Order: sequence, then C-alpha cells, then structure tokens
Amino acid sequence: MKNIDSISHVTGKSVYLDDIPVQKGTLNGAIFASSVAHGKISHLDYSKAEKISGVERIFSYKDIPGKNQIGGIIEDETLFAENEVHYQGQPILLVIAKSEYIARKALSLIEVKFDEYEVITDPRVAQEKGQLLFPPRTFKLGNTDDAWSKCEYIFEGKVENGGQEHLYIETQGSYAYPIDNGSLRIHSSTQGATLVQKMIARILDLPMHRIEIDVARLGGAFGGKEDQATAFACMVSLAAFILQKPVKIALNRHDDMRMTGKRHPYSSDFRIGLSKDLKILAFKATMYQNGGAASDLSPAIMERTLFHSTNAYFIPNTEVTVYSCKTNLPPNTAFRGFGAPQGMFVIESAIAKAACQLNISPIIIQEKNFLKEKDEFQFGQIAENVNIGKCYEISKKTYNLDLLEKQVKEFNTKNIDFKKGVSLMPICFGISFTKTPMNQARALVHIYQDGSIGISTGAIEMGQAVNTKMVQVAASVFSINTERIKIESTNTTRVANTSPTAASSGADLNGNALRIACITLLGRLIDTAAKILNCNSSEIEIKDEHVFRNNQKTEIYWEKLIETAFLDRVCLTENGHYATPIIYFDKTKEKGHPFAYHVYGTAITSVTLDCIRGTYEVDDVKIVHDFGNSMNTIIDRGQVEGAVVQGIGWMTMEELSYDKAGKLMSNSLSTYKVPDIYSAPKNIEIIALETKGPELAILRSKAVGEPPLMYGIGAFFALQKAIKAFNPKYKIDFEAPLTPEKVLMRLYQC
Ligand code: LUZ
Ligand code: MOS
Repeated sequence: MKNIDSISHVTGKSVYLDDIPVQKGTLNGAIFASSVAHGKISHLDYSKAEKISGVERIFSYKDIPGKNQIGGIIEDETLFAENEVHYQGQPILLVIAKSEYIARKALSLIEVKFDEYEVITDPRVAQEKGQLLFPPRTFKLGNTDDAWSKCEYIFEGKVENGGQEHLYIETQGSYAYPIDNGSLRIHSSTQGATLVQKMIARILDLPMHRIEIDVARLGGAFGGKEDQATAFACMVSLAAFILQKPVKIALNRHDDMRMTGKRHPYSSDFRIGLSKDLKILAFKATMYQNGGAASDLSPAIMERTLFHSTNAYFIPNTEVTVYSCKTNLPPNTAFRGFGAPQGMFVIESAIAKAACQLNISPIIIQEKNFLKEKDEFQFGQIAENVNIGKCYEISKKTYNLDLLEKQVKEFNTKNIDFKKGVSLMPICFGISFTKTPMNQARALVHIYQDGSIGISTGAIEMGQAVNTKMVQVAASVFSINTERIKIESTNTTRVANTSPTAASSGADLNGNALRIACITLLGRLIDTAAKILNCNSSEIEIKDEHVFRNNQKTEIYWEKLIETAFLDRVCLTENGHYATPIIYFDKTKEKGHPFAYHVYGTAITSVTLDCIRGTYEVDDVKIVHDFGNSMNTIIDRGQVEGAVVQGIGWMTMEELSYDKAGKLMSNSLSTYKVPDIYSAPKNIEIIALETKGPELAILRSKAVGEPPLMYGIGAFFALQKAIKAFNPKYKIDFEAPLTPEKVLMRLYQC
C-alpha cells in the first residue's frame, strides 16, 4: 500500500500548520532573543517598539499568569528569560503585531544591555567546573577492574561526535485562538500534543481540559519537535489567551536554526580489553554529553546512550558513565536515535582502534563478539530472538564480503590518487520508550452508519506514514477496503494523555491500541451477524467485506451489517487502550527489562576517496535489516534509505560550528551542509531478514524509524580505512564529522 498522503503531497494539497486558513484579525508574533550566550540582563526597554503602529503588545515573563517554566523532565527552563540569559537565541520577549513584518520591525527598536559572563561550550570544561544539568549515571556488568589483568590487549582512546541540525522542512510554529468557555484551541507542529497541552496549562494556570491541541501533520520532525515545539505553542497561547485574539508564529529558517537545540555532541574516553582470541573482555567509557543550557530531554537521551553503549556485542565486563554537562548552547534535544548513535560510535571506535593496533580488519573483532541468544545486556535484560548473527551471515554470503575486502585491497595497491575503504556496521536498537510509563496509547474508532470509519489515535503523522500503517491495521482487523477508513487529525479532545510520537514506537503503541478497539467492534459485528443468521457467533467470520458463515459467503455485506447493527442499537464506537506488557526498569539498580524487543541489522559501506582533494563518494551501502514481518515494505524501505543518508550526513558532512561567544556560525543552509542527491550513496541495497517477527510489534512488523540511522556510522570507518590506505602514518582518531577538510588534513598527516 502506498502512503495515503502521497498524492496530496506531490500535488501540494497536504495541509501543514502554515496552510491552515487563519481567522480574520489573526496576529503574528516575532521573538526577541538573546544576542549573548551568558549574562545578566542589565537594561531592557521596549517602550519605543510598543509605540509602532500595528504592534498590539509585547510580552515578557511578567505577563505569564501561571509558571514561567517549560522544563518537561526537570523544571529548569523558562519560557522567557527573567534576569539572566544562558544561550544565544534564548527568548526574552514576544512581540505581537498585525503582521510579521511589523513585529520584526519592532524587534530592532528594543533596547537591551547585558553584563556578560563566561561562556562555556565545551562539555569537558563544564564538567570540570561542576556544571552538570543533573547527576551522572553508570551502567555496569561484571567487574572491569578485575578484568583488565586477564586481557592480552588493552587500548585506549578519545572520541568526539558533533551535533546535528534537524532541518525538518517545516520549521517550528503554532497557531492559537480562543474558543468557547475561556478555552483555547492550538494547532501545533509538535510530536507531543499532550506535552504541549500540559505546558500551556502550566504557563496559563488553567486546567488541561481548557486547552485543545490539534495536529494534522508535520513536515518532518526527527525528534526536534518532541520537546521543542512546546515553547512556540506556549508563546502563541499566552498572547491569544491574554488578548483573546488569534495569534500565529511560524519561524523562519534562520531563527529556527539559532533558537532550537540539536543532537547532542559527546566527548568520550574509552578503554577496551581483549583476550588473545579477540574476545572483548572489558570495556570502560566515560562520556561527556553536551546538554546545552537546560535539561530538556537530556536525562532520557543519556539513558539511551547507556542502553546502547555495547551496541550489538556481548561484553562480560562493562562500565559506562555519562555526564550531562551544562553549556551555553541552546538546550540539545531528541534526534533520531536519541543518544544511541553517540554511544554506538564510541564502542565502534574502540573496536576500530584495537583492530588498527593489531593490524587486522575490525570485522574480525566485530564478528567474534556479536550478541548471542540469552546473553545479558549490561542493564539486566536477557537477549532473546537475537538476529545479529543471522544478518551478518546473510550479509557476508549475499554481498560476498570477503571478495569485497579483497577487491578493495587490490584497488588500493593499483591506485595512488584514489583509495577505497570498506566497513561493517552492525546495529542493535531497543524498542520502547526507556521510561516505562510512556509506553501506552489509545485509539478512538467510529464506524459511521454508512460503513465508513473514522479513526483518531495519539500518533502524529510527520512523513513517516504512521497514518498509512493505522489504515492497514484497521483494514486487516475488519477485512475491509482501505478506502473506507479515514484517519482524523491528532487531537487531545479525542485521544488524551498521549505519549509523543517518538522512540520509533508510534506505529507499535498506537497501532496496538487501534487493533484492540477494532477487535472489540468486530466482536459486536460478529454477534450482530449471528443474530441475523440465527446462528452461533463462533460460526461467523467477516472476510473481504462480507459475512461468512462456516466458511460460506452469505448475502450480508459490510454496509448491510453496519446498518443492521446501528438499527439494533449496537455501539459502533470504541476506545482502545494499550500498554506494552513485560517491560520495567529499576533505576536504583540500573537493571530491568526496558525494551519490548530489539531491531538488528548490518550495513557494509564502501567509499572511494580522492586523495588529492580529500573529497569522497559513498559507493555502496549494503544492508541486511531485520524488519520482522514488514507490514509495508515500501514505507519501511523508505525509512531505511532516509535514515542511512541522515546518518551518513551526521558522520561525514554536517558540521555545527559555534564561535567563542557561543554564537552558531553554521546558521543557514549555505554554511551547514546536509546530504543532497549528489552526496547520497550511489547505491543502497536492502535485504529483509526473513523472520516471523515479534509478537509485541504491530502485526509483527518491527519499528523502523530510528535503528537504520546508525548504519550511517559505517561511512566514518570506511573513510578512515581509505585514509589509512593512502597515508600509513595517519594515527587514526575518532573525530566526527569526518568532513573533506578533515580528511585532507589526515591524508597528509606525518
Ligand atoms: N523519546 C523519549 C525518545 O522520550 N524516550 C525514549 O526512550 C526515546 N527514544 C528514542 C527517541 N525518542
Ligand atoms: Mo524521537 S528522537 O523518536 O523524537
């Protein structure tokens, strides 16, 4: 089945926030943000700006009737700065005017002065000064201290990864207006409708039932709208509530890039110990997470780094500690992979370092240490249905890995100016929100009298085609045509207390809730059919829009059945609730069973490096991916392809740069380079591992959003190999992104 939005997307008819027809008299907002990264506001005067014709009002923290606080996990983030500012781009005031043009004009008349404080952008410096957002955490298995003496080889190193701009095509924005009874309706480009609702209620000091959030779809999010859509929705709501007028903000790209947080850069130290036969006996790492100026989702992201710090390997003795460091950057936030890519990059770097020192291929170490059935993860969960070995075996055979490695060697002996490199990147990604209570969802299903169906779930459509999957779930339970099914907007008055659509779990959680609702309705319809046919319900089945009795097709078709049920006063509406079973986690022990299941896969990446210029091409990414029993191969493959390219971008070309004063220098698309069609791999092959899939995945079709991003890490190591082939003096290091400039420096390192 094609994405149900594909036609309206390509014809430009799909409605995003900025396409919603606004009410007459809608006002626009512009944000006055800090121009310094750390300081005290010593003078602030906006009286001139207020006098401009068309300016309706300027809001500061003093106008907030409730709490000036939008911190989701830890309450450490104000909506508007009070006396101090902590990053460049931090909102101080909100100008509301008759047009965005006027609002922006007013910004230039606002007078502000700061007493500037010391700016910290380096997480290690922050940690040394005791600037932590919250206490560090450590995950342990076995005993590393005892293990080192048993190791034949021990290697150490340092790893750096950069951040990543989300660059969703649709920027952050929100539109709010008063409705009846002193309530507000807010359209928000958010992954987390309930979170937005809760924070607006908090800043306005209103009960949540007075705040209605509606989301049609997002033009991309990638984690950037899990938490950080909230501030903008709060701002328009504050203005709309106080002025009792409709208010809208849609950020321009420049403001979006400078005001919002990104993927967390990490700086890490590792130590790895191996036995003579190359089993990894011990792994110890300390990671410094660059959290930015407020906690945002950093505690949860730290947790996922810890959960994935051994990637797809079993290591009997591990000890990994993460510090979340407070720096003067915009609060860093969720980004596809949610801390896991950063953790995986460190263990892969440790393996690459060991292999380089031992003068062998890292693949030899990788394959010897793959996770096996019933191995224990460092967080206590016992690995079940482990598919990493299978993916690797298929990959090795089908893609002829040995031959490929040989061919690369041959190419490198024959060529001087061009070198090739090849790498293997395994993945193992846990599915479920690491915070157990978030793993719940609801769905509301109406069957209308004519047999058509309207469905509301908590899932947010952001281009990943979750709505298409919802249609498939309902159609499969009822055995009816997909055209009968419509997915409504995500709205907090229809589906309440939603978890954000995140953690790759949108389809699993909402799909299961929907399935439960549909199964209940189906039961009622079967009873109705049995009543019409005067038989036992167990004899009835609904198949291909018809009622079957003892496998015999009857005259009763779908519409007839629904009409009869309605006239018989059967309830044709149902609400389904789903909570993932089995999972739990005990934070006091840092042990539990946090994930419903894991997604596995391998990617073989080959690159060709131009050793004169430092430029390169990714020739192939050859993947074996564990989709479970994919319910939609077109959509799932699209997710893998997109994730691979996004991962390669993070590892090789997307470079965020800040100056010493904490200003984002790479603040536009001319200075921040994301992969385009020319830099995408020339060839991406995907083989689906054949399995029946886990019961806890929706229709046994595994979550697919985030895991394949980490295949992109392979590009880093393939490039590193190619550099080494050209310059044997290159002392391998682990500093991502490996941009062409950095590659060039390493090619001629002596
Ligand atoms: N968001 C979240 C996530 O709140 N918890 C998670 O575990 C998670 N994992 C991946 C992406 N977003
Ligand atoms: Mo996400 S990183 O699943 O919002």
